[in-house]
Amino acid sequence: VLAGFMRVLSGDFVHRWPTINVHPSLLPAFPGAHAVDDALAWGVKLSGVTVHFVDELVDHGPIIAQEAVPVEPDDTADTLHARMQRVEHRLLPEVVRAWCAGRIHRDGRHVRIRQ
Ligand code: 4DW
Repeated sequence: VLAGFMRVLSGDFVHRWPTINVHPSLLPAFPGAHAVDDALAWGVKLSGVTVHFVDELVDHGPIIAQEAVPVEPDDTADTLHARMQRVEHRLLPEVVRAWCAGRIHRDGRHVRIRQ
C-alpha cells in the first residue's frame, strides 16, 4: 500500500505484488506529484480522492474507489489538501480492509468491491 511513496515501481514488482495507491485528485484528471496545486491552478470546483491499483505507469492503474471533494473559492493548497486528507484517511483503510477480506474483484480496468 503506497501513501505518498514517490519512487516509481517496476512492472515486474507491481504485477507480482498487488499494489494500491491513494492519489489526491479524481484520476485521470491531474496525475503526478502536484495534483492539489494543479487542480487549484486549473480552477476546478470539484476535485477528489482516488484509490487505485498501481500498474507500470504513474497514476494510471485501475480505479478501485473515488470520492469527490469540493474546492472552495478561498482555498489554498494547504486548506484543500487538508480537506482531501480527511477523505484519504477514511477511503484508503476502507479499501485495504476490503482487499484483505477478499472483497475486491478486478476484470481488466473494471474493479468491483463486494459489500
Ligand atoms: C507517483 C509516483 C511517482 C511520482 C508521482 C506519483 C504515483 C504513485 C506511485 C509510486 N510508485 C509508483 C506509483 C505509480 O503510480 N506507478 C508505479 N510506481 N509503477 C513522481 O513524480 N516521482 C518523481 C519524484 C518526485 C519527487 O520526489 O518529488 C520521480 O522522479 O520519480
